Amino acid sequence: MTYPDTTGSGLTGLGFPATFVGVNATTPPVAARENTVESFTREFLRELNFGQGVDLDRASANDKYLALARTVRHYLMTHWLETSRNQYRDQAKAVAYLSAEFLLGPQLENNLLATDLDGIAQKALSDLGIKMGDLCGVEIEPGLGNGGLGRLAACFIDSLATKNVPSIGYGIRYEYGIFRQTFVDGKQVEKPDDWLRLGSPWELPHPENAVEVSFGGHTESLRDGSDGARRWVPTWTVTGVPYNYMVPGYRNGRVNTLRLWSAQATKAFDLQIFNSGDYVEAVRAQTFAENISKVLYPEDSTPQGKELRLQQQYFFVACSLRDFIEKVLPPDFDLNKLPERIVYQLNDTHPVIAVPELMRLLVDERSFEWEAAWAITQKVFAYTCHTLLPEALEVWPADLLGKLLPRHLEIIDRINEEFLAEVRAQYPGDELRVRRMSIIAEQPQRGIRMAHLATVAGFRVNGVAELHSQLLAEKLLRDFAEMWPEKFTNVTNGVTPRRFVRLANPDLSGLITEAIGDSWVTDLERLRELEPLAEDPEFRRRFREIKTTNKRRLADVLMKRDGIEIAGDAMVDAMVKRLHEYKRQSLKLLHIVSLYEGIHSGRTALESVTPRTFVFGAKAAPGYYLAKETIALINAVGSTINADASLEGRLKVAFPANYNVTLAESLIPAADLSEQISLAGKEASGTGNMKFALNGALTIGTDDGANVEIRKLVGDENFFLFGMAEPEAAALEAEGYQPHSYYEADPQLRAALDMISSGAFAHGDASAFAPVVANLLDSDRFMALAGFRPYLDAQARVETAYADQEGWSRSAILNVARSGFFSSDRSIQDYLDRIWGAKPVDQNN
Ligand code: NBG
Repeated sequence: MTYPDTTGSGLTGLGFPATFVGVNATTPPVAARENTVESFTREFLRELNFGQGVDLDRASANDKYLALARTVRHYLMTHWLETSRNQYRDQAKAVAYLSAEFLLGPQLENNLLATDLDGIAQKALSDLGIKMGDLCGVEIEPGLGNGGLGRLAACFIDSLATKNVPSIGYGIRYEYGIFRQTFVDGKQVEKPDDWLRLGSPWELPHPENAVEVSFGGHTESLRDGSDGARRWVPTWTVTGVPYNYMVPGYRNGRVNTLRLWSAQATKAFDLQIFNSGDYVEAVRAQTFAENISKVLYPEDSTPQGKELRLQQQYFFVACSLRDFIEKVLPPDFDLNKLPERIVYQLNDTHPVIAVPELMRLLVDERSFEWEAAWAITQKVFAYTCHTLLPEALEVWPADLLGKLLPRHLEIIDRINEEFLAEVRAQYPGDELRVRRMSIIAEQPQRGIRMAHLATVAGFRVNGVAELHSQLLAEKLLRDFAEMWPEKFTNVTNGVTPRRFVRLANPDLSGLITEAIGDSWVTDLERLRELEPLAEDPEFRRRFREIKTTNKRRLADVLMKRDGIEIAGDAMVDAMVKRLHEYKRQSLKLLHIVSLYEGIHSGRTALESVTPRTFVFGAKAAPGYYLAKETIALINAVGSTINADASLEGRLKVAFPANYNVTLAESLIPAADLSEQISLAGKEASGTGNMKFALNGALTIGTDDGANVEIRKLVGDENFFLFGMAEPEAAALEAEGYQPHSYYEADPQLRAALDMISSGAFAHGDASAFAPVVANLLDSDRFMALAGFRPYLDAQARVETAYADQEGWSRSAILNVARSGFFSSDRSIQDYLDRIWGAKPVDQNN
């Protein structure tokens, strides 16, 4: 399929107002661009000469990369303008995805793919003697997210565009994204991620559309305001400058917008001195303690109640709400009809301060009566919860919030008062329930529970996998689900097949397309048609061959990127995700140590061990001590094993630093085994698990998050399940879990832990990893020791299954064929059906 001509295609979309682009709704479409190698070459050279100011023979790789990126950008631009123009014309209901994180990953290849320009670009460049791969290697990915939550947002905007949904992503343009992880003597050391240093060709700043955001001060009564209205007299302001990013749909001519806000100081900015000395503050100090959008907070799942973080949250939602109301909607728009035009999806609690902000805009600035404003507010917000850990739910100290946003605190107080009156009316005399449900916690200090605020204001609350949504309603938000059962729903996460199959795994994509045609790229359930081919020996052989090629590619990448040597043909056993106790990297580590200890002690014959490369990728939050110690231990075990010649290279541990989207695209297609071993009831969904299954890795996993759905779909015989289910884990916790008893009872577990304690991985220093071992023996909050025996048994099943390569390939193919459900296109359809009530627009109307 070729990228459609723009003329008269009549696409609708949501972008910036017509004034942005200097046209009005009646301006005729921009002339179609010809897509030929000659025109592409011309455009590229023009960009090189006039954009970069260099000749081809003097151009650096970065010059060429920037020129190529801008050339592709030009091709997208026509469609972007048109999408915006049509949206402005049609005023269709749009989805605004509010997210503090968008973990985009590299843009060039994705945009080439979406525009169907990859072939033309390849040819044009190779005619000029340039290798496209070399230019892609220059790109620095925008790492504007921590992990799964931010990457999910990026997959969702890809699917929204591909499914032709009028939508816009709103977030923060962090100058420094997730830190660059380095290892020094095996320990994590964080470096700032200055991703903008070589220029960022994919963003378009629009300072003329800047928005001012206020903070601090006090409130005053208004003599003749509407019910509930007050005047906010702030003390300082910052300016939010929008940076627009193109979000192309897959070959459908739609280009949506991602609008990220960058903070700039206004004169009134009250400079603050930060001196607490942690990572985030250090980065800020390094560049000047001025910018709210300077750095992404590197905490994943365990937020810290830092003032700067609240500033970031309010900053981006205040900009985004004003942007839509003042710029995207027509000037005379009746805001009573707002719910017909927009739905705001709150990606976790980070943007929830948008709720009181909308109330403030309506009541204080637009003279709405409180009740009318609340009715509108309750119809435009929906909330996605992404966790099951109580400590991950944001609670803002009331005095901090009141100092920064005094008017918002008053509004939250009133929302809470009215809400609690409702609770009392429905559950008379149940003051314990009132206290549990209150938006405002009284203990240990007065705090605003953002998840409660979101649940009260939102018309829908969803979890991100079946089990998660069930546990949300039964546990974390139980009182609310009892009161408003109709609010609660599930939307299981998904991943974009464009990036994580089509781009990341070109050979597998080719094989699939050869077998069933190419429509799977936007209709992933069609992978089902591969099922019969699992029985075809020739198909299996080719499938295996592709896996092997992907492993060799991974080996090259790891050598080039990290100087890490891995075998090109061993089983690739991968555990990549943030380092967190609940995810249980330590359990994986105990397996590795136990294997090693078995060989070392002569219990296990070396020849009986399946050759494996264990690949880890994991960043730890900079202040998370135990996570950092675990990283150091993985590296220590890795260097010992990798240096031990007696293993004859059968076991390898590869822990490349700074796992990111770029590396994921090389690793995931090469993996045989996907490790998803969280304690049941703790991982909300997981999305890495889906990417691996779609690329033909088998999962070893617990009954947790989306693993449950993966197993159901791929079949028990193609999945290695182990360990307690959630009710058992909860019961064990309730009865008093004793990790030490597992240590006593299982000699192999004891031997593994003792080996670590002996200093075997620390040049004999027995104290080196004492805190990690002590934590496992004395508290082990996520029951890794209880998981050890069942996990080892499951690993034994893995070895047996892997020995039968034909059987393994059959299972791997069935994993691919049956995982179509995990497309983010399906997730978006579920959001449309169950929550948003917005519709894709007909491409050809
Ligand atoms: C994460 C969960 C994952 C889930 C992603 C995306 C947070 C707070 N939550 O299990 O831990 O896959 O969100 O929903 O980062």
